[in-house]
Amino acid sequence: MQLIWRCRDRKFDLEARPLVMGILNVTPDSFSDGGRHLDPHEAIAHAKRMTAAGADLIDVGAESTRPGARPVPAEVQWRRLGPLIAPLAAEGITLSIDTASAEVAAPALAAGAHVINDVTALSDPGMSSCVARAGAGVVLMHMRGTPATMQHDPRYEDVVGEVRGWLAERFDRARDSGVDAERIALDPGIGFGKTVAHNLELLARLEAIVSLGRPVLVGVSRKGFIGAITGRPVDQRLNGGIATASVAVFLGARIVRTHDVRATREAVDLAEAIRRAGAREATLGPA
Ligand code: HH2
Repeated sequence: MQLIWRCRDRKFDLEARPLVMGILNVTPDSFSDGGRHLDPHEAIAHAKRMTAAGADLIDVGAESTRPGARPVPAEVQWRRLGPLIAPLAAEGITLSIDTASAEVAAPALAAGAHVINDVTALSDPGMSSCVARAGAGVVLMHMRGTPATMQHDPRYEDVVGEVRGWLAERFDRARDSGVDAERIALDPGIGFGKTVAHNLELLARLEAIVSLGRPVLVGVSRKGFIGAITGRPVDQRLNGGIATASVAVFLGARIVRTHDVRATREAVDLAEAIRRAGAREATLGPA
């Protein structure tokens, strides 16, 4: 079986192997790597290092979405992103742009980006036509509220059912506005308007999101729920992150967004090998 994700001229068969998406934040204030890659030369070098370490694509963001963060104007995002896109695309790197603004997405796609990673799932009225016109890949992520407010006492009756239903509706809406189904990936939005218990339940029951039939992306790298369980500060969450990414891939995630590419690549390749071994056994049936 094939699970195709088309991103402009790139075609990924996600049934063949999970993708690792390396994170490049060109922000002063991201929760784990803010300020580290603001210099364009350093940012480009970091993207190349992550690619060499096994990243299939690089997700570049110029706006932190950590809890409490305020929106960053489009022109400021573009000032940070603009110098990077053409040089990275020229390296043959598949580029995802982490933005909710069509004003940022349009020039980024014109400069050679392949994917728009939109944590608001096409809320900007200009975004769907911009993505559709370019034939870009798109990630639709679930968030309750906005980064400024999302962690103020989030409540759900049935977090998995509500997130699944919301993603299904956003998926239909994206298709109705001209985005091909084969270009869409879905993301439950770990940490975006969710408590630790909500995040754990979404991960444990990831198959409910996988059953929507599109590739599922998860972003767990260094996030707060890992700190809540391990007691580790943000710079010491690698072990928790790769354990969580491995479980997610075992349960059907197909794209893993991470700051820690080499370790995550190795871990998810192993999780995938175990998943495949289980699928073979299920095909054969009991002896
Ligand atoms: N998480 C973050 C940012 N973008 N995009 C998707 N699709 N899924 C995620 O889980 C996700 C995301 C937050 O992480 P990070 O980029 O490290 O931090 P910040 O938002 O502070 O820049």
